[in-house]
Amino acid sequence: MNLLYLSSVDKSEPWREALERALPDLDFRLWPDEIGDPAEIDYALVWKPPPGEMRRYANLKAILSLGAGVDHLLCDPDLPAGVPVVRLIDRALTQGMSEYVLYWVLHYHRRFADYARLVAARQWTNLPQTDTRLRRVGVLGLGELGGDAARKLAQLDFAVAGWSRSPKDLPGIETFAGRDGLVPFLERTEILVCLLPLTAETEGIIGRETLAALPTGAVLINPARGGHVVEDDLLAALDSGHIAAATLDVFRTEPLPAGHPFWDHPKVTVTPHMASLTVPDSAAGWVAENIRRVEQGRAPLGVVDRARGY
Ligand code: NDP
Ligand code: OXD
Repeated sequence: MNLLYLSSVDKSEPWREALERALPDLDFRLWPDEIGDPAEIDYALVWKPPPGEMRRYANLKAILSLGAGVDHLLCDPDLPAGVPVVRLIDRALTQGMSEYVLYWVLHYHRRFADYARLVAARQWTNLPQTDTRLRRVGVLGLGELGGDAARKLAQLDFAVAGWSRSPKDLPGIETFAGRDGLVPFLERTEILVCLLPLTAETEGIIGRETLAALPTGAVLINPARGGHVVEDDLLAALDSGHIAAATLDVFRTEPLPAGHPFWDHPKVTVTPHMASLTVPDSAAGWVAENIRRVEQGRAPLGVVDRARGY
């Protein structure tokens, strides 16, 4: 069986080695030089393929995403219908995201930026410390990543709530669901973490109304997608003081353009889409298992519902 690897971000060699170890019969072909006959390609393992590219491979059995998000695939109007699109679910990817979320929640909870400013001014001062159990963190999205981050925050004793499309019952986490649950969820949230997929329903969800529903002084951590944030609304909320700070890992345009106001904004921390990077040695197990399943005539795991968008 033949697999086409296409990514301008992830290096191919670690994937080639890990997949050839896991699947000795696999012919790993690197896009664009090693494609060969497009009709021979069985699997495409991809990150942000050019629009229309997947349509060239007439006999694809599955399109496997190199990342958890699949918006980079579903945005292609020519994505072949009937070919399963499979997202990435991987322990190391989930762990990496939870580390990012815990780091920034602790950063804001313990006021490390305020301390850095004081220390820079040679001031030896203590600031009031909030009891962790009273610190209200809210996670938008309770899937693989949001669910894990919410659980780990609850284990640290934060007052955690989560919001999802369908109702959930998660021990130690206050849950809210659907459009009706959004405002009550926001009203009790001091640190908002976004781990939603980017879909038609979630595009621009962090805009004026959402930000206004948060309590004054709330902070935002967004490692999901830039398209979730209405940038001008966030800048206005930061400048008015309603939102105290934001850490943003993802942007509507990536890399973030040189002149973008987020770069220098005193209340914004930018990270370069690194909240959690795919670790080939770990994630190859998921990809190999899905290829085995398809070869055995079984449905792959993690198939995306195209109508839902995730
Ligand atoms: P999942 O599909 O596992 O979870 C999505 C969650 O969002 C689910 O709980 C789902 O609800 C909820 N949701 C979806 N649509 C809505 C809606 N309209 N209203 C309310 N809740 C909704 O995704 P993952 O956790 O695996 O990944 C989340 C995102 O994280 C990815 O799509 C990607 O964009 C981003 N990501 C970013 C990375 C980075 O480095 N910056 C790395 C990896 C991922 P329900 O449970 O009811 O279905
Ligand atoms: C992903 C990402 O979706 O890295 O995995 O953004």
